[in-house]
Amino acid sequence: MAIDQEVLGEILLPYPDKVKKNRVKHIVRKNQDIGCQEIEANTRTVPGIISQRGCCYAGCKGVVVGPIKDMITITHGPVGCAYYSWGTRRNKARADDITPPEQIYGAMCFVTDMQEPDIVFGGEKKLAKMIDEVVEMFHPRAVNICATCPIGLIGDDLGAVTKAASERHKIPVLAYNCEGYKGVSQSAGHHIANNVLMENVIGSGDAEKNPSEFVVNLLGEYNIGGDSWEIERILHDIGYRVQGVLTGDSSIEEMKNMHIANLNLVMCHRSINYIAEMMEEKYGMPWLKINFIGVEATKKSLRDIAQVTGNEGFIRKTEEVIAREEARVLPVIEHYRKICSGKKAFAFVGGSRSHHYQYLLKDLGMQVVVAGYEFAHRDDYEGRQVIPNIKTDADSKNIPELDIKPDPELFKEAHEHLNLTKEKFDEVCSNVQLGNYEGMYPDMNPGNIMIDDCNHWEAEQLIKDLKPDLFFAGVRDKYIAQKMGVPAKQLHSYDYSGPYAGFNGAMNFARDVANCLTTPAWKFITPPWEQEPQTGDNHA
Ligand code: CFM
Repeated sequence: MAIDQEVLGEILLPYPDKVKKNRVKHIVRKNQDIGCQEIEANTRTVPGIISQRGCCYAGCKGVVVGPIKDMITITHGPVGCAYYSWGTRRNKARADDITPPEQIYGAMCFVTDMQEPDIVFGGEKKLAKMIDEVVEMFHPRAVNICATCPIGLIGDDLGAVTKAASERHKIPVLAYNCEGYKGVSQSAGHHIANNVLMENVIGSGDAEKNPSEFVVNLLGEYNIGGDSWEIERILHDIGYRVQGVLTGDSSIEEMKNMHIANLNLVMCHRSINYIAEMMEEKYGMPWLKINFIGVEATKKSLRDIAQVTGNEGFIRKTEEVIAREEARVLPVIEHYRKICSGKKAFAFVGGSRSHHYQYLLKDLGMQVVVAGYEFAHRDDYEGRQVIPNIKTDADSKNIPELDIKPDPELFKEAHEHLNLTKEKFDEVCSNVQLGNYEGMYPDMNPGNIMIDDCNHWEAEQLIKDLKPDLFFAGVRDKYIAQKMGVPAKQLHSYDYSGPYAGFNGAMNFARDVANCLTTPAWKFITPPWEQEPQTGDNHA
């Protein structure tokens, strides 16, 4: 589907020259003839623009460390930061053999509630007292402390407070200097959280691996609406053991022993590629980019994993599970596909889903004509081969890069992790790309648009011009589209639905999307600006 070049012109027209110059670099229309163009990403939003982005604290606390179910995460800052990052992401957790129900804290919200006097006189004592209270009342296995903007500004020494608290209570108390203003978006918070977990948690356990098992970690999967439970169901059916999920429904107990796995599976590349890379450097553990959103994508991911094991048993069992699941879900999906087919959608999500959901929508015969990432980096659009060419600016230099060295005892070559001979490993690598992500660009159709850090004005303009049938975004943007008469669905929290991953998820998603498209509600809505002005005596 071709998108008129004029549309892009119209979007940029009202901007001042400086803004125009900036924004034009963030918008790329796929042109088959010239190959992948460079897109500007992970740079500062123009001040004053209503961005869809969140902050560094949101990426650290809200995204990566918040879901760890048996750790208490204390927000060191004002109550609002804690309140607005509490519970809305729908990352689910449940008790199991490792974690009893009383050690799951996700439903609670912990905050030091910094007030003006604390800003003036410092918040360290308040924080230390809060840690003591929390430990006394809840006996958590470990505690996270996430800093918000004012903490960095007043200079509270988080490291000193957490070190002393760790010694007092004999449990890990981890400090995250993820002040909201660090970096240009929540992406910086992902990186900070990855660093702290790598330095303090992963590899600190002493579990022994059972050599007869093939063990995987699922990285960058946060169990929104129950996604990771569906993925784990399928992986278990094939016969893999999942050591840890980072961080959906995860426990610190499981995360400590993630170093015993054979293979890391990377779902959300943006939020977790740092840990995948650091574990590769430290342990030699290979990683594989997978995507469990969509039936075809799930099948490909399962087949790739089976290939990587080099084990005929897994390869056979994978085909059995795929055949069994397809027989069950495809007829249902086909029913909804009749409604969805041919429709076009926009997808504005953070850093992965605008790509991942293109597969699921393709299963339904739909096409994503505009795909936007809020805070992804160039590699998420263009593929990892561009990483060496990405300019590091002052904002990215703010985030420390850890100096990871091979572990003298635990480092093994990739083929040894997989229990393969070097020859077999080379054969596997010629079929499946380990340690790579090709980004969104190859999956876009010619003429369609990739847009980075899209804003309110641009989203509205694109809706007017391209008239999508469905708008996928977050809660801030959803109602812009709905007021314009376009059905909208949240792809961050899935509204109240899910799971959307795996085979069952594809069925749920097809049903929800078909419902959105067929509801008669839109016909009954008159936008406020088209209504008769309501003046005069309402009691008449
Ligand atoms: Fe990864 Fe995520 Fe996403 Fe993300 Fe997020 Fe998210 Fe997202 Mo909202 S970790 S980048 S920071 S897939 S919370 S579960 S939906 S913006 S596209």
